[in-house]
Amino acid sequence: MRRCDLWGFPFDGAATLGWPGARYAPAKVRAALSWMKMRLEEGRIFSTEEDRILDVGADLLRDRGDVDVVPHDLVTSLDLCSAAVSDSVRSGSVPIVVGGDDSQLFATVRGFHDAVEGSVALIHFDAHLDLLDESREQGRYSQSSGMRRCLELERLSPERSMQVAVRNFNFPSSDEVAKESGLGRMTAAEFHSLGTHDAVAKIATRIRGADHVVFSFDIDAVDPAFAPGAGAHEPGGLTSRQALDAVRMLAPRCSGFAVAEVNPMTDVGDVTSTLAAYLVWSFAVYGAPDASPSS
Ligand SMILES: [Mn+2]
Repeated sequence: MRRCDLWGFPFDGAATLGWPGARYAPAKVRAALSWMKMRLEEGRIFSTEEDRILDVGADLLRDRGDVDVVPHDLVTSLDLCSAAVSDSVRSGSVPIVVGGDDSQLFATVRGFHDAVEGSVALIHFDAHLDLLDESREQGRYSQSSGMRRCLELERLSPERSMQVAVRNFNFPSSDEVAKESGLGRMTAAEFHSLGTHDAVAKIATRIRGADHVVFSFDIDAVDPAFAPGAGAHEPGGLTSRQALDAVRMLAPRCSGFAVAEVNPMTDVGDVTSTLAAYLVWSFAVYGAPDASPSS
């Protein structure tokens, strides 16, 4: 039975452009998760989505606590996040990281990458490209450079990776980096016009052949109407329905997951941290071997 490790990364010191506050997300997401775990009966849970009972095991999601971040030290905090992810992977568990700002993107992928052999593909749901290089304002590691740093990892495969739900405007230089690297892209508009089923099929085709797949979900991939508690607002995003279905369908193909930029300081009635908790729980439940979705 596949087991997942939940790690909180209560750090927003790299929220150098967006709104800080994501440090409060792990506690909020855990509180919402407790309502979901409650529905397990002897390791089984009923999926209303698929009208079937899923045997996922009572020990599906083990809470490993929070990464012991150092609030004034970004690099040390990212190193500790990577070490936590590596520890889970090496012990045979599937790491799930709840951020924290999106500096966790690089920390999570690096921790996974360094604990496995072979190629690593990345499914990156985000309104933004996160391809900025070092700058005076944001330094080398920030919520805006995670994908750029991931491209520097030796066995990260851009040809097998895809950025999904990107929208509106970004830097011309970031577009050039993406195209030169071979990174795939699906805009939020394309996701909408394809529909969830075909959009997920396209992502699945993209990642095929990779030895490992990590799925990182910046909550701003979802429209601010559904997820106001984010680090920045980009209108025109995915619906919560599309996000949940995409995670449900992709989970069996992925062996690591992260949710970033959930911001309780800008949230309304905890709707965003609740959505984040459902993304985490859906990833854990539908990724269990006996629960592969019948999409
Ligand atoms: Mn973003």
